[in-house]
Amino acid sequence: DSSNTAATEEQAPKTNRTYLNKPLISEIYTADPSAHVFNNRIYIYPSHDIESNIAQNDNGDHFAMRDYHILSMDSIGGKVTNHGVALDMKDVPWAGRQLWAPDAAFANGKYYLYFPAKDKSDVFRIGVATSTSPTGPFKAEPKPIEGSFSIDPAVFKDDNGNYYMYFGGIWGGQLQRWQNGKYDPNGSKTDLGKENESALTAKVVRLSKDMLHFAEPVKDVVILDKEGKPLLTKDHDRRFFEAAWMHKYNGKYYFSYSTGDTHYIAYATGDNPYGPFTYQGVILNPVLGWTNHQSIVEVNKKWYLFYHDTELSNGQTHLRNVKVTELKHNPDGTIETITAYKE
Ligand code: FUB
Repeated sequence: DSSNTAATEEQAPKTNRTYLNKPLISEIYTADPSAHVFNNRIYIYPSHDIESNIAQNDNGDHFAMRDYHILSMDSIGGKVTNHGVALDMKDVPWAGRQLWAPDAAFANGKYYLYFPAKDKSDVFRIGVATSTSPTGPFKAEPKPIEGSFSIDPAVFKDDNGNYYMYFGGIWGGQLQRWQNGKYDPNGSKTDLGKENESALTAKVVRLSKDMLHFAEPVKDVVILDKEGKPLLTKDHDRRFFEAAWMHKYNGKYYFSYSTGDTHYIAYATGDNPYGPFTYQGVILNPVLGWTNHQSIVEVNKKWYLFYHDTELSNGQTHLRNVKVTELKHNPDGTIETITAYKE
């Protein structure tokens, strides 16, 4: 995560801004919405943004979130319920700071909340907490998932019942410090300066039946261009940055993600959950605020994109609000690009 262009956006004129959709709730700031349908109800697992008064920097220190609130609604456009605190950082024994973008899954008759946080030595790890209710309260496991690192877990259930976690984020998400499978605090701060190397990749791993462990070694989510070559580091308009998500449509696997410093939600398609995936295009053009983060879910035979922007805070990058809009797959399997914000 980063915010080195936030200042420019905050100076944008406030008068000519137009938004395609309204914030789902306004009593708290919410971001990074991971949406699911459980028992015919829509549940949204967002980050809970707060004003921490920490100065903005490229590591995203100003995203200093401390708990999670889960939202739900019975239909798109219906009343949104904020279910209050579902997990507090003080109840996560290993966590030091920064509860970032979470996700959830249902299996074994339980709900699992997956979340990234920096541990006490300031290394991002991914934790899991369980509950008998989709809205919590969730009880965190005493340690992060063994072998986990970086940020933004997204858990996808395939039709054969296997669950896969996609995760990772470069720059503030620390992915570049794990290049040799071990944490290197002196690893490069960003992916910059390595223009012609293959871009850093998101990660994918199958989860164990108990949903608390990785069932296999972590693999790279490789994104290829139309010529079959991996995207390069310098390709900031297309390379993976953070906000991994997976959905399946007509038997194809759609890996979507944020391009970070170019602010797109992009997607790539493949034939199996591991990829490789071929870059296809942009799902969501930049919104107001530095970050862009999505989830894609089917509700009653229509598809929806959950995303966030900073309408409520007038462009303050760390104070965001979640929104939803319809997403359309074209007959050829491509996705119609959405422009949700203009100025
Ligand atoms: O909300 C904190 C971080 O900002 C998330 O983990 C990233 O995806 C970005 O949205």
